[in-house]
Amino acid sequence: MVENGAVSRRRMLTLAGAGATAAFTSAHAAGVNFPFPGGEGERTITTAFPQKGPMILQRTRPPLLETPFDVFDQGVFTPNNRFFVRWHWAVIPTSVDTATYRLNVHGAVKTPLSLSLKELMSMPQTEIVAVNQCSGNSRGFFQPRVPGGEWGNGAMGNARWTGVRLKDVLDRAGVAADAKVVRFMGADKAVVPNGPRLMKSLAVDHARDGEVMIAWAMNGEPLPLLNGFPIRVVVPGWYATYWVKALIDIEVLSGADENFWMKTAYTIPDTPGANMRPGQTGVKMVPINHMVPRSFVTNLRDGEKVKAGAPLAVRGIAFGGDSGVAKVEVSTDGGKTWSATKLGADEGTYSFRRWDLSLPAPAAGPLTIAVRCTNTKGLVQPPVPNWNPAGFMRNVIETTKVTAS
Ligand SMILES: Nc1nc2c(c(=O)[nH]1)N[C@H]1C(S)=C(S)[C@@H](COP(=O)(O)O)O[C@H]1N2
Ligand SMILES: [Mo]
Repeated sequence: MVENGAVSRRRMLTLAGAGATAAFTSAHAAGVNFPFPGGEGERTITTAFPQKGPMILQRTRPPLLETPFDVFDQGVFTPNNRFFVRWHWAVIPTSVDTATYRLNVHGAVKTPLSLSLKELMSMPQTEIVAVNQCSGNSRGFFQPRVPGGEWGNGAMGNARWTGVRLKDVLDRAGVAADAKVVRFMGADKAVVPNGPRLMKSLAVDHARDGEVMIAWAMNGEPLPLLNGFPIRVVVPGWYATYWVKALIDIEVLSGADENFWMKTAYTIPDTPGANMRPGQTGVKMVPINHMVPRSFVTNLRDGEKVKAGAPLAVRGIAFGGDSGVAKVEVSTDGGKTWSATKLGADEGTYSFRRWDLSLPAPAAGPLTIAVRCTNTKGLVQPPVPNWNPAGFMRNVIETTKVTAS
C-alpha cells in the first residue's frame, strides 16, 4: 500500500472496494469477561467485528469497541485492527460502493461540488499524525458516576492520517465571504423517525487552517469500515466528535450551527478543565473543543507484583492535546517530588509520545506510580479529577498501584 511514503490511490480504491463489501455478521461476544478497572461491572472481549482484532465490547448496536490497554504498550501508533470504534446511531454503512460514492460540498459556496473518490484523491496529498480521542474517554472513572458509554481509558488511538486538506476542498468550492461555519455529515442514519443525524461543525477559519483534513487512509491502509471508510474528517488536537466518519456532505453555513449535536450534545461547562460541581446550576455551556494533556503507564497494571530491590523500568505514552509534549514526569511519593522521564521519538505535535524511566529499586511493599504530562502551551495535568454531567475531558494525573516483593 505504501509507495514512496504515500498511499497508492489506485490500490486504495481497488482494495477498498473489496474490503468494504465485507458485510456484518451479527456480532457475538467471545465470552471472556473481566471486571471494569473502576471496580463495577464486567466487560467482554469480542473478536466478532469485521477488520477488528480482540476489542472490549461496550455495545453491539451501534458498535462501541474499546482498545484493550496493553495495545498502547506496543508502540505509539495504534494498529487499525485494534483502533477503538464509536457510532451514535445503529444505521451505519456496512458496505460502500467506491465507484458511485460522492462527497457533496454546498451551501454558502460559489461552486457546489460533487466529488468522486477518484477526484478527491487526485488533489494534493497531505499527512499528519494525530490522536483521535472520544470526549468521554475514561468516563467510567467519573465519581459520582455519569450516564453514557462507560469507557475505560481505551477510547483513544493514534494514527498517521493521509488525505487532502479540507482547505483545498473548500477553496475549490469557493467559500462565500459571509460564511461562518463548515458542517460535516456522515452516511450513518438515525434508527428512530426524526432522530437527528450526526452533524458537527467547525468555524470557517479553523476548517481552513491547513491542518484539518479529509483522510482516506490511516497508518498507510484504507480506513477500516468501522472507522469511517472511505473518508473521514481529521481535526488534529480536537476531540473525536468532530472527526466525522463516512463523510458524504459538507455544508457551509452563513450563520451559527444550532443542530442538536452542536447545541445540546457535546457541550462542556465553560470553566477551567470543564469542571463543575454535581448538581450545580446556571453553568454556561459551550461546545467541546480542543483536547488537554494526558499520560499513562503502559507496562504495569494496577495490582501487579514487581521485584523489590531492583531498579524498576516504567514506560508509557503521553500526548499534549492541542499542542506537543513538553515533559513527562513520574512521582512515587504522592506528588511531592517528580522525576523527569526520557521522551521517545517525536512523531508530530498531535501524536502519542513514548516515555521511559528507570525507578530506583523499590523497597518491599506498596508503590504508587503517578505520571503527569505538561504540554508545550504550559498546561499540566491536574491532581484532582474534573467532573461534568456528560463525563467529558478527564485528564487527571493517573496512578498505577503495584506491590514490590
Ligand atoms: N459519521 C459519524 N462520525 C462520527 C461519529 C458518528 O456517530 N457518526 N461519532 C464521533 C465520535 S463521538 C467519536 S468518539 C469518533 C470515533 O472514531 P472511531 O470510531 O474511528 O474511533 O467518531 C466520530 N465521528
Ligand atoms: Mo465520542
